[in-house]
Amino acid sequence: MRLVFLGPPGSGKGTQAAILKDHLNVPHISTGALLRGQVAQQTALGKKAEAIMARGELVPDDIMLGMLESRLTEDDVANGFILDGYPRNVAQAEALSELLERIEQPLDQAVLLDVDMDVLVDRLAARAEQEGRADDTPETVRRRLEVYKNQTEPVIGFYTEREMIVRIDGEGSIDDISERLLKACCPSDDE
Ligand code: B4P
Repeated sequence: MRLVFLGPPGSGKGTQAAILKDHLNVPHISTGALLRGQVAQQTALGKKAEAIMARGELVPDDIMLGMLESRLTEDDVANGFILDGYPRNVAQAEALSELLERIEQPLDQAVLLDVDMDVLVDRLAARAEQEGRADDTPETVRRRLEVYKNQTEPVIGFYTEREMIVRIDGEGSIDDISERLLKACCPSDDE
């Protein structure tokens, strides 16, 4: 199973992908986590990405595609993957289609987690308190939500046109949302 998870910051992409990966037995590839790893190690890429992420902007497409291609050609991806945080704009969606065609790993579904703006802001404020992530300050969260609206929302249209979108209600308890996802993405689990 090859999935991408779409949704605004705080919609639960990372949270749900981490749960679903065990059911599907595929790796969870989070571009945000890959970037935070590069920042923590202070690699050349990490140094470039750090300030961009702290502002809530998107890291340039060419950097993201290079990083993603090297991850998607690792051995553990042979069975499929859950891609969380990519694509974040239409150019990335087009680049991903080309890459997946080239490595003969076409996408099955694009899963969209639908969550109201007020809920997102509350969740990210809670995470800011718990984890102290550099990009969860109120100002950066506002910017990340704007970037989502302007650049990432059009990606929903990209996958809708290709009849690949699965919409999931992303509000409620983490367990309830996981159940909805499992029903939508791996119906055989219920049998
Ligand atoms: P990400 O790491 O993808 O950050 P995110 O959108 O906040 O998602 P995340 O997965 O962490 O949070 P989740 O919704 O699960 O990206 C960070 C930055 O990296 C970007 O701003 C950008 O700068 C850069 N970047 C990443 N990918 C890029 C790309 N492709 N191109 C360019 N730049 C890129 O969870 C949020 C919180 O809600 C958590 O605390 C969680 O515990 C809580 N939560 C989840 N579900 C809940 C529920 N049902 N109820 C209550 N709380 C819940």
